[in-house]
Amino acid sequence: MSGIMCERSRNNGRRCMLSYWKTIFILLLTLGIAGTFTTFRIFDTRTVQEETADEGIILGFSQIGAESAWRGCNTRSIKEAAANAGIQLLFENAEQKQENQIKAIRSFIVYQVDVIAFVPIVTDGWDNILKEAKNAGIPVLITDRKITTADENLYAGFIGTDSQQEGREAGYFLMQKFRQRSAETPVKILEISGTEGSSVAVGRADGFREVVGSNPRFEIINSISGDFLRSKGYEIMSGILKETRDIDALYSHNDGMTLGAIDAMKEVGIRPGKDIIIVTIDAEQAAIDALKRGEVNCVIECNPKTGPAIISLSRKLAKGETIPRLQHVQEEVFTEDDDLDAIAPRGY
Ligand code: GYE
Repeated sequence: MSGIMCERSRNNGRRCMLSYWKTIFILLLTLGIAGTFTTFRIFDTRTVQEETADEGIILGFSQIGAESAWRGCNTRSIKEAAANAGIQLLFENAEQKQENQIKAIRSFIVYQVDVIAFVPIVTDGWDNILKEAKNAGIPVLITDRKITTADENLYAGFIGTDSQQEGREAGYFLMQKFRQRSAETPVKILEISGTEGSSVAVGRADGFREVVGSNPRFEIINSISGDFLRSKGYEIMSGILKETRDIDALYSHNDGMTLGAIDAMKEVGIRPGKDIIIVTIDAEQAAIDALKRGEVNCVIECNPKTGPAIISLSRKLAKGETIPRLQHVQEEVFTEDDDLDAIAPRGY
């Protein structure tokens, strides 16, 4: 944080100096003061050099935090893609607080970055800061999670996951897995959901209900938010298992929470993947390994490697081009019925 701040103020200073000297230079040229021209040419030469460097794109990125291995991979992907493209990245970690994201975005506006990109931790509450960016003429790219806004024109476009579809995939798997079940003994499902108010938690819940919600052969017995944290997945599962063991399936919105829940099951002698069928989202290596061991039954990929796409869209925006309003990344589903040896190392 302090590194960026210091670089930022240094750069801000430089930008101010540039426009100051540019103005004076143009003024003197206009007045035709030939003698003084030589003196100012020194500054002009420096100005030209600096301007060439300044032509490089500056991208301000507000990440929500480091809550999961998925998020770590997402951050690496963005940093690597920016470095490969020679784009200057101002990266801020909001430590799971929307107010920190708003502060970071405001600092990017003050810095006059070329493009702002951010992962909205929750859907609501962005309109004011987006208006500030719009008034400053800075295009905004939203990534990973979606927002709800009164004015869709406040941002340029979105790239990220299709959480609704991920939820549907989880439903399809359970439909297939429990195809023999009748409505007399419905499949009892525990849902551990993601951060409340986040578009991905809403989408994963909605998509799932679209498929199993009105089917009498399925019953969602409880839905509790584990904030995408492994520790909370563990706590929730331990708590529930003290009340009941009558659970057929766990639908968990991310692998971190799933792995925590698996620890809790094992502690009380429940066999994950057998006594309780498990569907999880993200496809971290640890979840794929659990799938291979038979402790998880279905893993729905959520693709965190969006860095190259974010950078290419940012470049377009910096050039004043328009980008698609909505782009979903490609994602796969891995189940216990697949050839699991064919799954390439995940890298997260
Ligand atoms: O599934 C989870 C993370 O927003 C899609 O956030 C992302 C989710 C991802 O922490 O692991």
